[in-house]
Amino acid sequence: MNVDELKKAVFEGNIPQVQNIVKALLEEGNNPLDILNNGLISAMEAIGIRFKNNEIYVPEVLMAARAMKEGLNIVKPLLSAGEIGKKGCIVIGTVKGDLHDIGKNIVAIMLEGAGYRVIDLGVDAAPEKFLSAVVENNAGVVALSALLTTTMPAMQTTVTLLKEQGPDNLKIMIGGAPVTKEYSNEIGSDGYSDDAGSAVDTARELLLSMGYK
Ligand code: B12
Repeated sequence: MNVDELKKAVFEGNIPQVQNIVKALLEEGNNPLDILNNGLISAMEAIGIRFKNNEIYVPEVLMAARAMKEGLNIVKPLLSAGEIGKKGCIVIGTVKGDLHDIGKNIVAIMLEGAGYRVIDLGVDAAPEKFLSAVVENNAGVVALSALLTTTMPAMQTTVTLLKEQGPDNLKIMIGGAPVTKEYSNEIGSDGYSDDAGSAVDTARELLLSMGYK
C-alpha cells in the first residue's frame, strides 16, 4: 500500500477503500502524520485545484470530502493533540438571517482537509456567536459566508463587532456568491475568495502573516 493509492481512493470518493488503505498503511508502520499530509491533505489540495479550474463539480468534491473525513477520523486519534491545531484555528459560519450552507460546508471541509482546526457555527450565526467562538477557541481567522444580498449587511455588523471586541490580530475573510473583493474591502474584511480552493490559499496567507506555520 502507498499514499498514491490512498489519494486515488479519496479522488474517487470511495469510503470503504479509503478506510481500508488508511488502516493498512498504519499496520505497515507508516506515520499517521505522513498519511494525513501526504495522502489525505494532498488529495484534497488536488481536488481544490481541479474544482477551481472547473474540472470537477460540487458532487465530486462532496464525495471526495466525505471519504477524506472518514480517513481523517481514523488517523485523528493517533496524532498528538497539538498536531491538528498547530496550523491555526478557523471559525466559520453563515451569517445571521442566511440559511445557505452548501458552499460554506465545502469551504469548511477544504480548510479541514488542509490541516486547520475548523469550528463550524452552522447557519444563521449571530455576530456575538462568532465573537464567543473566536475567544473560546483562540481562533486566528474567522470566515463568513452569505448567499443573499439581504444578509450581506450582517457581514458588516459581524466584522464591526469582531474588530471592536475581538483579539487585535484576528483576521477575517468573507465569501459567497453575491460577495465581491470590493465589498470585502469596503467592510474592512482582510480577505475574500470566490471558491473553496482559493479560500484555503487566502486562509493560509492570513495565518502565515500572523506567524502560524
Ligand atoms: C440551494 C439554494 C437554496 C437552499 C439552501 C440549502 C442549503 N442547505 O444551503 C434553500 C432552498 C434553503 C434556499 C432558500 C432561499 N434562497 Co436560495 N439558493 C440556493 C441556490 C440554488 C444554490 C446555492 C448553492 O448552494 N450554490 C452552490 C455552492 C457550492 O456555491 P456557493 O454557495 O456560492 O459557495 C461557493 C463560493 O461562493 C464560495 N464561498 C461560499 N461561502 C464562502 C465563505 C468564505 C469565507 C469564502 C472565502 C468562500 C465562500 O465557495 C463555495 C464553493 O466554491 C442559489 C442559486 C445559485 N445558483 O447560487 C439560490 C439563491 C442564493 N437563493 C436565493 C433566495 C432568494 C432564497 C430565498 C430567499 C428564497 C425564498 N423566497 O424563500 C431563501 C432564503 C432562505 C434564507 N433565509 O437563507 C437567491 C438569492 C438572491 C439574492 N441576490 O439575494 C438565489 C441566488 C436564487 C436566485 N437566483 O434568486 N436556497
